[in-house]
Amino acid sequence: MHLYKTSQGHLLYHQKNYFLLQGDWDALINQADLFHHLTQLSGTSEKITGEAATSLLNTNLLPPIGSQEVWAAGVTYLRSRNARMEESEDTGAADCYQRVYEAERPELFFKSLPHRVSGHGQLVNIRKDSKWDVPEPELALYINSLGKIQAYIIGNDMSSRSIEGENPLYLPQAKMYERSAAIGPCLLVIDEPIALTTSIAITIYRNGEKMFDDATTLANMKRTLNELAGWLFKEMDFETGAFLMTGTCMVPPNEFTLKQNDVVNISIEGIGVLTNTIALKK
Ligand code: DO4
Ligand code: MG
Repeated sequence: MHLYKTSQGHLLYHQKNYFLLQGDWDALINQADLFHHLTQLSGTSEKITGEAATSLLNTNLLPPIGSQEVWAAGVTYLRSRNARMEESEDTGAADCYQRVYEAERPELFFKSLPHRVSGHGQLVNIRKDSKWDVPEPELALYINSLGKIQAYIIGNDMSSRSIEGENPLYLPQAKMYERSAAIGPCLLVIDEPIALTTSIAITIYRNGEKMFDDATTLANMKRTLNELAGWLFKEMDFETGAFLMTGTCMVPPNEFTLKQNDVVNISIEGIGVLTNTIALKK
């Protein structure tokens, strides 16, 4: 089932029907068993037509987040390790990416407070002090306050490769700035773990022309999703749960950098498409 957040209520798509749920988003999603909770709610909630639902999705869609922090894991795929090693070759820092790829402890970093997060159809920024910028298409998890994965969502971990490549200590600046994180368009809530055969794809357009596309599956991830969630929750409590991006497996060629007005589409099978347009901070 799919759960969207809109300014008119929370929209649940379940067994080909749309239901409008009211109430607090955080309380709605932070459930020990979100799939069963939403299944039960669908039995008692207002059903709306497909036309009414489409109109809500087209005009009132919000980023599907409440008070949750967004975290991210890095270097979870060989492709990501290789790209970081290339970009930091001249600074002698390449070795740290090899080591974290092999290590028991994963790379985890804080990505965004909720008010900085963009949703589907909204802008994401590139930094004005960066020369080399990319989107990072990632499967993201919603993990409840008990540390259990309850839902899946598409994530875009916008990144400055020039700042990250200059010095690994600049990672927070390469990764955290206004509108550097996007999640959407909805939570996929299923009663079993997402299949590793699930496909993930990205397309980047400039003036309507395709500049880059790539597709793969989740199967090449070095770590398990439960392992990443476990490390995040090891020494931290999240009262309303947390979002965790799980790392990128697709990187555009080194000569590519994003420009203002580029359009980035990231799709994950079973979830949908997350579309964002590239902007500069005003
Ligand atoms: O180590 C830098 C960031 C890694 C990352 O964001 C990724 O692998 O997706
Ligand atoms: Mg990333």
